[in-house]
Amino acid sequence: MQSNDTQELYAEIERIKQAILGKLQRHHGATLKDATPFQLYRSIVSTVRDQIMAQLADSRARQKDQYSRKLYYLSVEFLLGRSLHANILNLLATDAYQAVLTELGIRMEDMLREESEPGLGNGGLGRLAACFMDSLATLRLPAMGCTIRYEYGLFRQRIIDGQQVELPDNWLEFGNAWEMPALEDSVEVHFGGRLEEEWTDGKLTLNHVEYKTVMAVPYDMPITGYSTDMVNTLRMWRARAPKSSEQPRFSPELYAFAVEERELAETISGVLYPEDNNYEGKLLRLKQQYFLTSATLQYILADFKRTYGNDLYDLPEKVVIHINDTHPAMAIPELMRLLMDQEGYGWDEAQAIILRTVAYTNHTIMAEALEKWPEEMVRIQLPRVYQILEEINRRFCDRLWNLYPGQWDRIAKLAIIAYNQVHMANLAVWGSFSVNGVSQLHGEILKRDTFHDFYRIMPEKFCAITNGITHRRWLMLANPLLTALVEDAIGDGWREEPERLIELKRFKDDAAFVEKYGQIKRKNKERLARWFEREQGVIIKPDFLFDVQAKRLHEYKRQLLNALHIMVLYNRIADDPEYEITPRCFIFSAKAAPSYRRAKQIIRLINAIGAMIEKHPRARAMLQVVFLENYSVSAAEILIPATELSEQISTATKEASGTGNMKFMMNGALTIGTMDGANVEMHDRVGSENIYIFGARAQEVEQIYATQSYQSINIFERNQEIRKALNQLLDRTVLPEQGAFQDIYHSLLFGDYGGMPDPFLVLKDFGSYSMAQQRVGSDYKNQKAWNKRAIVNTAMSGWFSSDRAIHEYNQLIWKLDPVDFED
Ligand code: 26W
Repeated sequence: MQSNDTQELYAEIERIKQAILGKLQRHHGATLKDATPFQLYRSIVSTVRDQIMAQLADSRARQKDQYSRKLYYLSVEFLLGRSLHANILNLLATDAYQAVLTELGIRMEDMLREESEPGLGNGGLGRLAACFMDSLATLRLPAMGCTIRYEYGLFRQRIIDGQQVELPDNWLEFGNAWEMPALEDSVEVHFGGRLEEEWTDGKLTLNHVEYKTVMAVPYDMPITGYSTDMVNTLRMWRARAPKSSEQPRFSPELYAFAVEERELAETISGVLYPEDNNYEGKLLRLKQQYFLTSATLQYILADFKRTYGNDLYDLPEKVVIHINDTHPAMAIPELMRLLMDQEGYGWDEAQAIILRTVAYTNHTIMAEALEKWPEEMVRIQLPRVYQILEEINRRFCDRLWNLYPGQWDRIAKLAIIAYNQVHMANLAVWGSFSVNGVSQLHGEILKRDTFHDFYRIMPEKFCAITNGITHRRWLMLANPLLTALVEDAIGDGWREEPERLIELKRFKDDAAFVEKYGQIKRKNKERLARWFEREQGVIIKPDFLFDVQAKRLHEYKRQLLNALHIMVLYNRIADDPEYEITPRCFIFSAKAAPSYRRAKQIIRLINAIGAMIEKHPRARAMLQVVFLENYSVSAAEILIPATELSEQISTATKEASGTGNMKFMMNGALTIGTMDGANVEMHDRVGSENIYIFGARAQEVEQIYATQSYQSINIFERNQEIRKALNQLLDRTVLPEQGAFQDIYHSLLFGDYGGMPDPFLVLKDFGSYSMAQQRVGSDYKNQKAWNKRAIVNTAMSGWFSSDRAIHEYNQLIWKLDPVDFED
């Protein structure tokens, strides 16, 4: 047996080695001796890809044979991270590739680093889409992810003189080795122009004329699953100018038109909007959203008709379209348009089809993130879609008027078009058969608040499915040492049944296991320290407690609460020569939207605090603040396994779920957090002893917002430590430049124009946060007890796998059958 397996492995190693050397020669004209690292990397990818492509062909053929119902997951963001390692892992080929590379004298790590990361997302929503793709393929569910192939992803962040500087992310500069164009599926997307009515035989037809054309060209990336032959596709649409725009033009008007068409094509898939939880009515963003939805829907219909013929009544049986937040919600009127104008269905028939086909996930209740497009913008850019929206709205408002005669305010709140704006969330709820929140608490808030009026008239649509993360990337790939230890203890069943991580729980009483678990955390901290030194020239000490807050910078996430607390600790040390704390390294990593001025000031403050501490020898011996530049999937993979305390400290009700929280938990960090989003469910699972919960609960926060009863100034006046820290925002303590943080000071005490002071309750929660942090410091001194609690966190994290989340989506919403690979 054993020797048979070994023989097979040797044969596999030899095959891979020859393949790589062959590709080096044929694709790059190089030999092993003179190949550059990039040529080696490309040859490895190409070898891995050959195997995946064979599986992709087979997966597609089987889906055709089995008439599989298929999911289209539409998202303007997909934050995939690097693919090479994940694909090798999914193919169960890690040992083989490792052996080949060792034989060739190449370091695996160096090869993985050659890949540029597709950063086609801002944060949680984009990364969730990527985790979902991993689980969908693993569970053999037929799905296509659909997005935009941005030429530039999210900006690269550098910190210069303590401040954020944005650089373009030219991720395609050296090509994307995983993608292949599917030119045969290119479609046209039309913008602008006008509608002409034409009556023939008493029938009205609408002709859309004088529009600008953009070609949508799909590029496909294979998405592998773990230990399965199933391969799905991520389809990324690229905008190109139509061939016709190269034709000779015989008038200046026509020439100008052609030039505009080219410009449109060049900008549409140019760059990802670096905005997270904040909406601006930018024309280009509307065009991007329509570009994605129109191209995708045309493809969906064409693909359906190829398999099932021209009758689209059965579309809802075979297709489910999921819209990831409202960004692709134009899918609803666009599908109406295609069904009516292209396929000849009547209004009622078309509406009946879409109402059984589209499902919507909401990811945020932040009012400023809910998309509303100026009516005029939509009318001018998408005249036919606009007309359909008007008709949807007219019919819906009629119905509402019957329900709520005379209640204009209530009707306006539900309307799809009101006060000259198109409300995308209302459109999404109206047009979907399912609306879900991303944690239990968030689901409740949608029902009782955000969509309360919808919930009263269509309660059957609403549900909540708590987010999840792929434990393959976030444990197996990011933390190989812990993976090996877990496997030693409980075997590898948890790879495919992640909830079996719970079997680890009893090992918290196994002294040898606890010891090893602690050593692995230490090694991961040392790995991070080396990374910091290499990448940023910063020295951090693995003896300190690693306390990490890594996520987009937003006031509701309250990096400011963390920063103010550090200032208070500093002051205690500086003011009292006897005062001591458990040595701690506070690590921040966060990108701020380039236009979000206060967020950038908070980054500046964090760096200034770090520099201030460095100048104080006694403070420096117990405290350090470092900023990890350019947070990204690859950075998270190094940072998270090294973390001991995970900061999940949003104002309760504001963080829809959080997913970073789950990644840290899985890697054995304890969480300090509010009862917000999925923190609530983490708390339910690990119990109060194994998590540090603090702060106002959702109910109390809602109460405060409803009654405007909170005065931060009272806390400022009563609490001397807070007062001192806030005053230091104005004097020269943290920065030589006077008043650099005046805006932050002002918002905490007086609020922004028209709003309440300290809207995210930083001062309100400061006291309980500070007390929880005190307990962290003293608990950390008992390393053994700390590690035991970390083990409980890893053990209970299996439920937060995206395999569980996808299973729930499938049971409640999608109802897909796994593709059968038996012969
Ligand atoms: C229109 C601008 C814009 C862009 C992105 C508005 C809103 C967004 C996203 C919805 C922001 C986002 O990523 N939300 C996060 O989604 C995660 C996945 O469900 C949740 O875990 C986070 O709590 C939520 O903030």
